[in-house]
Amino acid sequence: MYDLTNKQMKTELHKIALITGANSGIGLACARKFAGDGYGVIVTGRSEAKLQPVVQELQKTGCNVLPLIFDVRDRQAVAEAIERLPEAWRTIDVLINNAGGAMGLEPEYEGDFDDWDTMIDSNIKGLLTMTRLIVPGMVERNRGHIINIGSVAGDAAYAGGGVYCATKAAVKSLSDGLRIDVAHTAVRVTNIKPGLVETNFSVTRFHGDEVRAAKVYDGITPLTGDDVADVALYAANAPAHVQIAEVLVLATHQASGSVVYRRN
Ligand code: 8X3
Repeated sequence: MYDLTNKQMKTELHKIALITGANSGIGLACARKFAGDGYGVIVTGRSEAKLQPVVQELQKTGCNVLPLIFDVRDRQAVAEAIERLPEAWRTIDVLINNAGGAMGLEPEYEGDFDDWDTMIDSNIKGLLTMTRLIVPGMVERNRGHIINIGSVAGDAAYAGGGVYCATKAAVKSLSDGLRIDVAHTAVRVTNIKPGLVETNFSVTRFHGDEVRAAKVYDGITPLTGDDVADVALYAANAPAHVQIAEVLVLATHQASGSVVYRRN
């Protein structure tokens, strides 16, 4: 297990970002961007083995990084990890709710119950758990920023994506609701809605079928995790009176969740 003491602290932290699902994709890109910008980063993931290289990479560049191992679906594990945060890491300025994903692309009437549970438990309930545990401190300090990684999929359903789209529509509603609930404070809420981003997203959706996953990005230059992380960092570093409430970021030649112009 990781040593959760202040020994890992190299300098006084002026800003702290916690990023869920930081071992790959958009989460990893956010960890790199925020660490590169001087944030101390708390990176979370389900697997210590997968998070370890991320920690080593960031530490090599001189960044302050603290790993937390938990699955956002395990409310008790999350609560314990947050409870055990060392004093110097407790004042989280930016919470990036990134963990989650898509499972399956079957018609709704043929969908897999376990896939549905995984998406609903991670994308909605996991995000809510993080929010419920971290935002009270932000409200108390009258400072903080919640950046939810939503999706263009939350704007309109597409074939076979009903449940995933519903979870991302929920992310929009939860972002909008939270923004209302913290409007009396200086806490800001951003919902970033990416379109096609080439990460392990589609490999996970297709249960490891890499050939099928590659076809999703065929004939189009997809976004990268970095492109989305740039938006997150811009929103976080905007002047205090500016709240980037929602950003739809698509690949050029993608018009919506279901309309993509492909070169071939
Ligand atoms: C990922 C975007 O269009 O593949 O959330 O559903 S899409």
